[in-house]
Parts: sequence; structure tokens; C-alpha cells
Amino acid sequence: MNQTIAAIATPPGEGGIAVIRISGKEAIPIAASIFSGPVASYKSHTCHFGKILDGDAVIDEALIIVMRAPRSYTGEDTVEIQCHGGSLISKRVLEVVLKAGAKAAGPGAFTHQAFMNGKLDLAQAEAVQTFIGAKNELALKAAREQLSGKLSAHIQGLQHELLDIAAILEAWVDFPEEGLEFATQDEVIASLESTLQKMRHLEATFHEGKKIQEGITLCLAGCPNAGKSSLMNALLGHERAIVTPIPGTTRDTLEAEMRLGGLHFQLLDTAGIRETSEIVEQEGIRRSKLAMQQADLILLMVDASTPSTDDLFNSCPPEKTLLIWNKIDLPHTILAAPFPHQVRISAKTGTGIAELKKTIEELVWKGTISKEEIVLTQARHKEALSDASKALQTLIDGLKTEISPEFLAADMRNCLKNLGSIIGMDITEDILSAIFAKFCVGK
Ligand SMILES: Nc1nc2c(ncn2[C@@H]2O[C@H](COP(=O)(O)OP(=O)(O)OP(=O)(O)O)[C@@H](O)[C@H]2O)c(=O)[nH]1
Ligand SMILES: [Mg+2]
Repeated sequence: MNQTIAAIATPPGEGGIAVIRISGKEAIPIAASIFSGPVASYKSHTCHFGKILDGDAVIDEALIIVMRAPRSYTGEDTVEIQCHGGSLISKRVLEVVLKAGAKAAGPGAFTHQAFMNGKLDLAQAEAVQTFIGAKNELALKAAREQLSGKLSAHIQGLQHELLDIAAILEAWVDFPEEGLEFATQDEVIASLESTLQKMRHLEATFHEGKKIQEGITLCLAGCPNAGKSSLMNALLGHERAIVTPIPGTTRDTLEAEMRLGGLHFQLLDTAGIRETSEIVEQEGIRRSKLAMQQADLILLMVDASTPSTDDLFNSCPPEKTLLIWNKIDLPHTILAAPFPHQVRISAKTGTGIAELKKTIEELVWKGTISKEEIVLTQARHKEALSDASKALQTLIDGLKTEISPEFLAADMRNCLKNLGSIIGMDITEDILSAIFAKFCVGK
């Protein structure tokens, strides 16, 4: 990718300004050929006013910023043009830039260049997009830390711990008769087990990291008229769902986004479950059951003013169910139910809603991750780490059973390769393309 690339870096639509970014060896000559001022003579990191030209025609008045290699995002000569933020204007400016010799940049092409030029490692590069796309404060924090290189440094630390032992193992392959000369076997095993423990610990953070990244699905379920839609509205703070005294009001599954304690949730309201011969309602109930299966947490609602231990109790797994006794503003009865987590509320008056929110937060976010900790948020990293841990476990088992050093050295190489892939060492072009394809154009 030695070509000079260009793209509109601001989102589509109208705005105060739009930014067109050009990066590569020809960035400065290309910008010079379409700008009224002497771009080639501009100092790095200075900003200049002038006209964008297509031959003699003036396209727009604009500011141009020159950033010379290696002091730019991509590590290459970069020019950014700030023109008026009309979608037609920015497209016209990009057209002239492309006509002058730049290639249209694909998704993530600038970050890809930054990675190729060593400005960022792969874990940092991946964090750029998750930083931009973060949907909640915790995701933002995790992405910012990954971008700053905390995860990469941790991975490098693990690699470092293993490299000395890797050297010992390789020497052992060459001179098997000399045995483990530089360290005793027990010391090697203890050191590897300590590294393995750190790897497993980091891998386990993905459980929470995934929730941070993707959000948590809550499903409101129960019999008709239990108050599911009323609770959805109470949680959202507006009248999203239709509420009536008629059982069977909600027919389809409704979805809404909700924020709670720095996390984001997808809240699903479902059709009340009962025996029915009505074909539309049957379909609604089928969807309710599907939503219950897919949810991270089921909010099972019961009308405490007319309670009955219904069949639904048996179809909700206790570990992912929060039982909600609703309508406690009316005379009510609380029956025995096989769920460890229960709350009592009135969706109508708001009693118990704050307590309910707190319980939801506690259940989905067990607070197992300390504030300072690095959290894995990407499945690619989790898989690589899991493969690295498996290889290391095999190596430790092999050492204990005294198998031939060639196998041990191969396990070590496998482990190091998987760790390295997280930060982009020895990674194939296919994997890179797949990673950067998820980016926005212009980033
Ligand atoms: N008194 C009282 N009435 C409530 C409460 N919650 C809901 N209701 C009433 O119960 C009736 C049914 O409420 P919905 O929220 O539509 O119940 P639902 O579970 O969504 O019902 P379906 O959509 O039919 O499955 C409405 O008349 C609500 O006003 C509550 O806490 N107290
Ligand atoms: Mg409803």
C-alpha cells in the first residue's frame, strides 16, 4: 500500500465543516496542485487559508493543515483540508483530490497505514474503532486504555516472561543430553504456571468485557396483564409501549435501548404468555419464548394482586431470572417461588423501581473487575489468548511427563505466536483486511 490515499473523514450529511484527509508520499504535491497557496513550502503542523481549485474553477475556500512524516496519524505525509460541511462540497473537493492522483481510501485505510508504519500496534489500531463506536462510559474507558497501549504492554510483559524459557527449551532441543541446564525443571514449571495464571485471568475479563462492548439484553416476560409494558415505560421514562387493562395487549416483541450504571441495555417487552387459539397471539408468544432464551437476564413479572405459581416458573432458569412481584400498591400476596433473586414493585406508582434497577445492575455486573484492570473486549483477542493458554498448558503437562523437548519447544512457539497475534505480530493480510473492513471510511 504505497499509494497516496484520500477520503472524507467527517460523517456524511451537512455540518459546519468537512475534513478531507490525504495521506502518503504524494499527499503534499497533490494538495499543492489543487490549492491556491504554496503547500510544498508550508511548515509541518501549520494551518493555511486558501482556495480549492479544479483547474481555474474555485470549488471552495478552505483551511489546509500539513503534517509531515513521521509526525502524523499514519506516519506518512498527511494533508487535511477543512472545507464547508455540505455533502456536495466535500464530495467535490474529494473528487479533485482523486483526480490529482490520490486513491480513494477504503474503510480503516488510514489506521491500516498507521499500523503498517508502526505508529500503532494491532490491538491499539482495533481500539480506534471501538473508541469511536463506544456506546457507554465503560466501553469508552476500556477502548481508551487499549488505545493508549495498556493491553499491548500487558501482552508484551507476558511474552517477555516466556521468552527466557523459550530460549532454554530451544537450547534443550539442540543439546538434549545436557538436560535443563540453566534452570531446574521445577523452577521452569513454576514460572510457566505463574504466567499461565495471568493469561487465564486476562482471558476471564472477556466475560465482562463483552457486556461492556455489546450491551446486555433484558427480556420482560410473564402472563398477560402482569404489567410488563408498564414496567418498560417506567424504566425508559416515557410511554414506549401500549398499556391497557385488556390481557394480550402486546402482540409483537418491542425493543428499546436503556442506560444504567455506565452500561447499555437492550430492553425487550414481549407478548404475555398463555394458552390461546388466536393465530396472531400464538406467533407473539412464540417470539416471547425466543426472546427469553436469547436474553442475558429475564425479568419475570407476576401480578402479585392475583398471584398464581404459573408454568412459566418452570421454564425460566433461576440463574438468569429476576422475579418481579408487581402491583404491590394493590392488596397482594407473595407466594413461594424457586428464584433466588426477587423484588417487589409497583410499575404504576414507581415503588421499588430504584431497588429493581440496583438489583439488575448487581446481577449483570458482579463488580468482579477492578477499576484499574485491563479488560478484554474483543473476541479476536479472547480467542488468541485462549489458544495461547491451551498451548502453555500442554507445554506444562509435557514438562511434567518429560516428553521430548521438540514438542515442548513447539508448544512454546505456538503459545508465543498466539500472544503475538493480539498485537499484530506475524499476522496475515487476510486477517488484517477483515479487521480494518469494520472501520469507517476516513479513519
Ligand atoms: N394497580 C396497578 N396496576 C398496574 C400496575 N402495573 C400495571 N398495571 C395495570 O395492569 C394493566 C396491564 O398492564 P400492562 O403493562 O399492559 O401489562 P402487560 O404485562 O404488558 O400485558 P400484556 O401486554 O397484555 O401481556 C394495565 O391496566 C395497567 O395499568 C401496578 O403496578 N399497579
Ligand atoms: Mg404489554
